[in-house]
Amino acid sequence: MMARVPPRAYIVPDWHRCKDSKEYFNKIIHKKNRKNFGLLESPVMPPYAAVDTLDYKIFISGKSGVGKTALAARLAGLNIPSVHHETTGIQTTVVYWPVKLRENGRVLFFRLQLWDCGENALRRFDHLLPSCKEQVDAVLFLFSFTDRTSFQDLSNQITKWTESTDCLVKVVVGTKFDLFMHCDVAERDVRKFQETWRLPVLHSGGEVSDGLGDVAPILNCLAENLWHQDCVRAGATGRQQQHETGTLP
Ligand SMILES: Nc1nc2c(ncn2[C@@H]2O[C@H](COP(=O)(O)OP(=O)(O)OP(=O)(O)O)[C@@H](O)[C@H]2O)c(=O)[nH]1
Ligand SMILES: [Mg+2]
Repeated sequence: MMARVPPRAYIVPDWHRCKDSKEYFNKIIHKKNRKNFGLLESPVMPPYAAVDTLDYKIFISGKSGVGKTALAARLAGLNIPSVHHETTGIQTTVVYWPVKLRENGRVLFFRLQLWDCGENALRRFDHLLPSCKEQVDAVLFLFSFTDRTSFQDLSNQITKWTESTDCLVKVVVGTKFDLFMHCDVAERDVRKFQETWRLPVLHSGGEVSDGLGDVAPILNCLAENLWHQDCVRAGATGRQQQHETGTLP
């Protein structure tokens, strides 16, 4: 439900379910669990199957308690803290995600560096936001299905980020989707928001499954939009170079 399919899909959807993806996904999974990658670690492929790795910085935005730290842990396949401990500074988590391009069958590793900063720390220390914003490729805008105000605040947040840069992937994630008994945000409102802003809206919540089913929609959506952004950027540079070399009027 809800995820908007981009008009042109660059990557093979649900590739983690295909047989030919196994040798790549095996590099990020160990005995049914996700492998943890430190800052300097990376999955190693045999030479005949060497793949390029693309690096991205992703900022996770949303009010305190919305579930930023929980989502970062979920995407990395780590344990999710069951109680809320305010994040006191910036915490980064590395997630590797293999992707296959539809056009030429090329496989790439997306290396997503997730930046999670406690909302109260962000307010308290002025120097945190600029370093979070520096060279950021995408922002995950979080709201909680159990907190209507977090949903209402989305447009504010998105506008703020759009002011500083227009070259930014924006994906919205509704957390605590499993707590439907306490749901405070109607699906109708989410659909309306999606139509107005034309942004992908995904959801997360519940027990972490041992498969990749709960994280694949979010990671594929990020990869798809990041790749699209790269293509747009490359197109712009290409045109720029043509201008400079005089091959374009
Ligand atoms: N049931 C359920 N609980 C969740 C979910 N996401 C987060 N939580 C819980 O919500 C609480 C707050 O989550 P955090 O991830 O710590 O919140 P945060 O956005 O990092 O908060 P700050 O660090 O203060 O900015 C924790 O107790 C989590 O276990 C979810 O999808 N479902
Ligand atoms: Mg946190």
